[in-house]
Amino acid sequence: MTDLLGRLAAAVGPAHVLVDPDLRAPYETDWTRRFTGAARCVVRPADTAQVAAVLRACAAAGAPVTVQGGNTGLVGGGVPAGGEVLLSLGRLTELEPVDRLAAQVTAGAGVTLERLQRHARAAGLDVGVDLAARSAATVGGLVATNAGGVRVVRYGSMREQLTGVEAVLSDGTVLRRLAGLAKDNTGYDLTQLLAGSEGTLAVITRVRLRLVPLLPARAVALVAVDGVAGALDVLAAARSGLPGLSAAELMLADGLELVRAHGRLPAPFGAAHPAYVLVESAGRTDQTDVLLEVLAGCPAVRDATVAADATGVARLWAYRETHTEAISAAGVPVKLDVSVPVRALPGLVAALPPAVAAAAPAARLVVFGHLGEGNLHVNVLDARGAADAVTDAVLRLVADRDGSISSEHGVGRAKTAWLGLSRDAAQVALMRRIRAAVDPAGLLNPGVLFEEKD
Ligand code: 2HG
Ligand code: ZN
Repeated sequence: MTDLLGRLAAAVGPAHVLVDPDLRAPYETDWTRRFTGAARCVVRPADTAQVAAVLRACAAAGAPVTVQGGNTGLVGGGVPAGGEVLLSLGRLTELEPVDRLAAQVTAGAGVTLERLQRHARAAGLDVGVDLAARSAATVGGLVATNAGGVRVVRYGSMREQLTGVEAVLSDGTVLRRLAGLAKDNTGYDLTQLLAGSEGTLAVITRVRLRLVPLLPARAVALVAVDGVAGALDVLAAARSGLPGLSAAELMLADGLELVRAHGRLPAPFGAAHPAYVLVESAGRTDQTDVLLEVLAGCPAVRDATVAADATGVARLWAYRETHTEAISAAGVPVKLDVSVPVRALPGLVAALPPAVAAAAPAARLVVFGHLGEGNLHVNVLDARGAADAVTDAVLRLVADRDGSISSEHGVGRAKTAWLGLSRDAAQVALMRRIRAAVDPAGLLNPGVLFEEKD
C-alpha cells in the first residue's frame, strides 16, 4: 500500500494523490447518487506519460483502477466499487488548434465538451455531439462510453466523430493513432474498439475528432401530439421534409409537468397534451419557413410553438434538457436508457406503466428520450427497494422487442446482470476474451460492463 502510494506520488507529484476522505469524496459518488464506493486513493495525472507511470505502478502492485472523466456518467461506470485506485483524467486538458483542412481537432481526455464546442466554433466549425451535461462531461469519457445526445439523428454518436485516439494499456503501453487519416485499411480498427469499451480495455488520454460545419441558423418547434404514434408521424414528416433536421426529441405529459414545476417554466400551450416532440432544424439560412411548412403538412400536429432566435430556442430546449435535473431534484431514480426499433416505441411506452407498477406499486414513471433513435430514458422514482425488479421488468420488455438494454449511457455497473439480454453468449464470451487479451489481470474498471467472475 505505502509502496504503491509512494510510486504514485513519484509519478504525478504528492499533491495529486488524494488519500484524505474529504478530498476523495467528490470522486466517489456518481452524479445520480446511486453508486458510491471508497477509493484507495484518487490520482490525478497531468499528461499521458504520467498516466502510463500510474498504470505501471498499479500493475506492479496488482491494484485495480477505476477510470473517471467528468463524473457525469449515469450507470456507475466511473466510480469505484471499493478499494480501487481512482484515476481521474480531469487534468488532461490540452487542446490543439483546429485543423481546418481536415476539419478535425485533437483534445486531451479531460477537455469538457463545452470547451471543445467553443474552440471549434471559433474556427467556424462545430462538434457533432451535444448533450445537456456539456459543461462537465469530458471527451475521454464521451468516447469511452460512446455517448450520444441530441444530435445523433444528424451526426451519429461519439464513435462517428472519432478519427483517432491515444490510450494507455494497463501495463503502461501507449497506443497512439492521432493522424486522423480519412482512409487507413491496415487491419483491426483499434480506435473504434475503444469507443464504448467503458474503460475496460485502455485509458483514453487523447482523442482526434471530426468536426462539422457551424450552422448559424437554428429553428426549433415544440410540437404537441396525441401520443407516441403521433410523435412518430412528426418524426417521419421531419425526416423526409427537413434536410436540416438536427434533433427530434420526445417528451410526455408527466415529464413536462415535472420540468415545469422544477424550473417554474410557463405552460407551452393553452392545454396539456399527452406527448410532445421537439424538432430542430439547423442550416446556413433561416429554417423557420421550412419547419413551419413541414408541421403544416403533418396531420398529427395538435399545436406547435416555434422559435428561431437564441433566447426562444434556449427557452424551448429547456423543457427537454432539464428533465434529468428535475428528476434528480425529485429523488434518486432507477435510471434506464433503452432503445427499440423506432416503430416499436408506441408499444413499449404503453407497456411500461403496468410492468413498472407490478414491480413497484408506488413508483412514478418519467419517460422521455431521443425519438429519432428509438431511445427512451425510463426514469422510475419512488421505487423503494424494488430497483432490480423494476430494471428487470423494463429491460425484458425491451429485449422482447429486439431492443438494447443500453442505448447511449453504457452498461457500467448498473446493468452488468442484464448484458445477456442484448448480447448472446457467443458475443459476451468474445468480448471477455478481448478484454482478457488486452488487460490480462483485469485491472481496468473491474465490475464495469461484465459481471465479475468468481
Ligand atoms: C439526456 O438525454 C441524457 O438528457 C440523460 O441522456 C437521460 O437522465 C436521463 O435519464
Ligand atoms: Zn439521452
